[in-house]
Amino acid sequence: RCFSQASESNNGQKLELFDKTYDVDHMTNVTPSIMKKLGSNLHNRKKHPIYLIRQRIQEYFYRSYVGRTGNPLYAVFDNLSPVVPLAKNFDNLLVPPDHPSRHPKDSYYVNQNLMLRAHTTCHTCDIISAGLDRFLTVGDVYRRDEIDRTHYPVFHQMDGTRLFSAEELFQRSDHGLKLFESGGETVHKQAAHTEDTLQLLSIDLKKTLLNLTQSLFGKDISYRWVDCYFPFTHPSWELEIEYEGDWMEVLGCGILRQDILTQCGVNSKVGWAFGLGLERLAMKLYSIPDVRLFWSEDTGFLSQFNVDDCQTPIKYKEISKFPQLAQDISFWLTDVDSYSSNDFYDLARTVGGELVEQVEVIDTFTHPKSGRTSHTYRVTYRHMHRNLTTQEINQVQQQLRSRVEQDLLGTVRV
Ligand code: FA5
Ligand code: MG
Repeated sequence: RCFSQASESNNGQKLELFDKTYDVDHMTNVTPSIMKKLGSNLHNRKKHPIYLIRQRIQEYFYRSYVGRTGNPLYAVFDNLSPVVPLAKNFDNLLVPPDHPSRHPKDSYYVNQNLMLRAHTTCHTCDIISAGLDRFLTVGDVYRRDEIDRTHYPVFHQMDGTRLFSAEELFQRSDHGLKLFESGGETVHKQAAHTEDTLQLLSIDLKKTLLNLTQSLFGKDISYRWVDCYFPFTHPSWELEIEYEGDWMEVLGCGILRQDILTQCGVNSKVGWAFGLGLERLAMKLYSIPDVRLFWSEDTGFLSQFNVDDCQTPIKYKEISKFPQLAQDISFWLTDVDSYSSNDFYDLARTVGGELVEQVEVIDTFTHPKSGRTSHTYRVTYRHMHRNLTTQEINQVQQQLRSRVEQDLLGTVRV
C-alpha cells in the first residue's frame, strides 16, 4: 500500500522520495511526517472512502459524456508524480511571482526547483499540450495549511478540464457567432472572449458541476456560487454546499485564461476548468465529521467502507475514542458443507454483544492428509465509553471457544 521510501539520508544533505534522491537547500521544508504520507495514494486504495468518492465522480463523467460509440470522452490521470517543478505548479498557470501561495510558509518545497504539488491543476498545461480536450486529474496535494475539521496538510483533489472549438461551443448554429474579439478585460470577462463565449462556457461549466453535485447529494442539496479569484481562470467561482448547518467550500472553477491555452499551442479553442476537494465531498456524502479520519488505519473506520460498488449508500457511524483489542480464534470445522462463516459471526455477536466491533476470517486451510478444514477468525473488541481490559476480553474469548464446540461449529485449536 505505502510503497514510497521516504527517509532522510544520514548526512542530511539529501532527501529520498520514491526511490529518487534530491538535493536539499535553503528552500527545503518537507517534514518527515509529510514524507510518510507520500505514496499513500488514498485515491487509488480500493474500498477507501477517498477512492469510493473518486470512483463515483469518475462514473458520473463516464456516464454523462459519451461519444458516438459509447466510449467515455473524459480521460483520467491518477498516477502522476506529486513531485513537480515550481513552474508547473505556479508559472505555467500565471501565478504571479509575489503570490502568497509561493511563500515557503504555505507550500512544501523539496528544494528551490521542486515542490510537492499544491493542486492537481499543476498537470493541466502538460495534458492540454499533449492534445487532450477533456480530462480529469486525480491526486494527493500538499499545503502548509491550518489543521482543523475541514483542513489537512495532505488532501486529494480532482481537476477537470474541457476545451471547445467554435463548432462544439456554438453547436454548429450558423449565426456567425465568434469565439474571440479584441477588447479590454472587465470583472466579468477576459479581453479575448466574446460575450457569447463567456455565457456558453459559464453555463456549461456550472451545469456540469451542478449535475455532478446533485448526482452525489440529490436534487435538494443547498448550494451557492461565490465569485472568487484564481490566476489561471477568469471569471472564477467557488461552489459551496450546506454541511451541518454551515456553508462548506467544495470546489473552485472558472473560464481558462486564454494566455494559458496559447502557451500550450492551442489557438482556436476556449475552455473551462475546475478543481474539487475529495475529502470535503466525502465528508458530506458519508457524514464523516472530521478530515483527519481519512488517515485512520482503525478497522472500525475502514470496515464501514468495505464495499465493491462505489454507489452503495454509506452513512458513517462514529467510532469510539477508546482503543481496539483484537483476538484470534481457530477451529476445525465439524462439517464444511453445512458451515457458513456467518454462523461464527452471529455467535461472536451473541457472546460478545456490543463489545464486538468487527469479525473477519483471516485464514482458512485444509489439512492435506486428514482433509479437515480449519478457519481462523480475528475478533476486534472495543467499548464505546471506556478502556477494555485484556482480562475481560479473555473471558469473552473463553466463552466463545466453549460455544463453538457446544454449538457443534467445530473443534477449537487455539
Ligand atoms: C485550487 O486548488 C484550484 N486549483 C482549483 C481550480 C482548478 C480553480 C481549476 C479553477 C480551475 P482551492 O485552493 O480553493 O483551489 O482548493 C480547491 C478545493 O480543495 C477547495 O474547494 C476544498 O474543497 C479543497 N481544499 C483546499 N484546501 C484544503 C485543505 N487544507 N484540506 C482539505 N481540503 C482542502
Ligand atoms: Mg478555495
